[in-house]
Parts: sequence; C-alpha cells; structure tokens
Amino acid sequence: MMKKRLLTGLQPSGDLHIGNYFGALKPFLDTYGEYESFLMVADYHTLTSKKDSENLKENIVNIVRSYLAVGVDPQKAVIFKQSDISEHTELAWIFDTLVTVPFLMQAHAYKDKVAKGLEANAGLFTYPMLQAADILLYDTEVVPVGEDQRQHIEYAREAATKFNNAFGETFKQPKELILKGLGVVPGVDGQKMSKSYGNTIPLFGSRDEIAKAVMSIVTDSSGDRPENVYRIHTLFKTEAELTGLYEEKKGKYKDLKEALIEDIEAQVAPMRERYESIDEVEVKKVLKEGNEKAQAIASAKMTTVRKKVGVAL
Ligand code: AQP
Repeated sequence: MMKKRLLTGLQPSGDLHIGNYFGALKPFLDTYGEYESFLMVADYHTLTSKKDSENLKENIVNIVRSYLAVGVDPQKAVIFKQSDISEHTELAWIFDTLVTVPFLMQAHAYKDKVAKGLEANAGLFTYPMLQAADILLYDTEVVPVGEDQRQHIEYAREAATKFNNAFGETFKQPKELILKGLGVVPGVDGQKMSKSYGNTIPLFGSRDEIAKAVMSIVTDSSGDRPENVYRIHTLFKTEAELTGLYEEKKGKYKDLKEALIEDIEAQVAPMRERYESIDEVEVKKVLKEGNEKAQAIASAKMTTVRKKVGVAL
C-alpha cells in the first residue's frame, strides 16, 4: 500500500530556536518514518521579510545542517529547497487567481506581521498561496506545524477545494499535525517565541548563549513558581519530574533558571556537536539528491495541472 505523504518546511530567516524545534521539527521527527516524508527549505518565503543575499545563502546552508543535526535521515525524508523547484511559484500563481483579496486579508499571520512593523509587500500578502502550493504539489496529507500555522493549512485546503471545483478533482485535502502542549512555545518575554521578536532561546547556541537567554526570561515576582520558566521547562522534563524541583526551589528563581539551563544543555549539546560537524559539501549533496526526488513529483503534478487549467496545448 502507498504511504501517505507528510511535508513541512521552515524558513532560513535566522537561527532556529527551540520554538521551531518543538513546534515543527519534533513532530516531524516523531512521525516522519510512518509516511513518505518531505522537509523543505522555505527560502522563497524568507524573501517576504528579508533582503540580504549573503545572509540568506548562509542561512540556507545552516537550516539544512539543522535538519540533519536534529536527526532527520536524508535517506528516509526528501530534504529539498523550494526555490530549486520552480513549480511551487507556478502553482502559487494559479491559486492566487482562485482566492479573493478579502479572503487573504483575514490571515492572522499577515495582520500580525504588518502590525509588528513588517513591510506589507504583495509577497507577504499572498504567502499562504505559495504555502498551499508547497503542500498540495506533493499530494501531502499531513503537515506538522506550530499553532500559528493552523490557519495557513486551512487556506491550503481552501485552495485545493477552489481548484477542484473549478477544474475537477486534482488535489488532496491536507491536515495539520500540532502536538498537544507544543503548538505555541513561549519566548523569554512570555509571548510566542519568534525570530522576529528577539525573544528566542537559540537551538544551536553555545552554552553561554543559551544561559544568557534563559537568565533573561521575564519572571513575575508575585508567585512561588516563575510561570515563564516553568512553561519552557515542561518542554524538557515531564510535569511529574518538575514537581519536586519546583517545590524544593520555591521562590528561588535563579536556581530554577540554572536547572533549566542544565536540562536544555543535556538535550541540545549532542545536536549542537552534530551541527558543528556538518559542512557545506554535505549540505549540497543532500539537497541535490532531495531536489531530484522532489522535482520528479512536482513536474508530473504540474503537467496534470497545466492540462486541467487549459494552458497545455
Ligand atoms: N514559538 C513557537 N512555538 C511553536 N511552533 C513555532 N514555530 C515557530 N515559532 C514557534 C513553528 O516553526 C515552524 C517554522 O516556521 P517558519 O520558519 O516559517 O517561521 P515562523 O513561523 O515565522 O517562525 P518564527 O521564528 O516565529 O519567525 P518569524 O519571526 O518570521 O515569525 C512553523 O511550523 C511554525 O509554526
């Protein structure tokens, strides 16, 4: 029996943080063996917010290093780069012609980013349709993501429905996979951890960088338990494991932060070591192999799509 397909992608827009890990990479790692799996470098999405070519190049290499360092086996998942498969932007254009401006205007992520001062460029506005193309091009059925992406997966379903209604059954309906308790990892200020909010704990940071970020977690001095510290701590230890520690160190915020640093370090140090050992040669090899596999699927799907919409002569 054919395995169902699973796909997710992250933007090479800066250093990955533990929110990206627990929200997207961990659910991917926990499930990708059960599916035919795809892990994309969402580099064209990054252009909606960043225009720094040297930095983008470096971040593309680093995100593939991250994928490998957290334990993704490139023999078991297709690791590929979005911009190398031009069918993504081609299909996104077709979806742009199917959805309305008022529909796109309801996207929370767009409104939030513009409210935070990001330029309201047309690419940022139509981003959900490029994401729909990323997903639907591969007949993806499962998409591991954080909570902030739930609406975008709904938008991908809408793009599939609009296309199928207009041109006949072509695309599958994808479903988000959001792990309980991991959908929104808080940052050091208690808001959603986000590269653009400057509130992250870096996934591959040095011990000192992790310690600095943890020590800056905002604590509310009114209670025995520093809630922001505790919420992040539950990602690394079970609540049962933490009960004794938080009882013993009641009110001692510095001690609790130090315990959190140790627990983060225990989990990320081996990944950081692997990350440091992966070079650009290996990254290029992985992408070359992954791109070939992705390209074959994307080309076949777009041949069908072009026929269905009527542009193929
Ligand atoms: N705080 C978070 N908690 C849970 N999941 C999260 N994700 C991001 N932040 C959290 C998930 O990580 C994946 C990668 O998303 P992306 O690379 O497209 O970037 P993003 O969502 O825009 O991530 P950032 O760090 O929050 O970047 P900016 O600053 O651009 O907003 C997605 O699955 C996302 O849900």
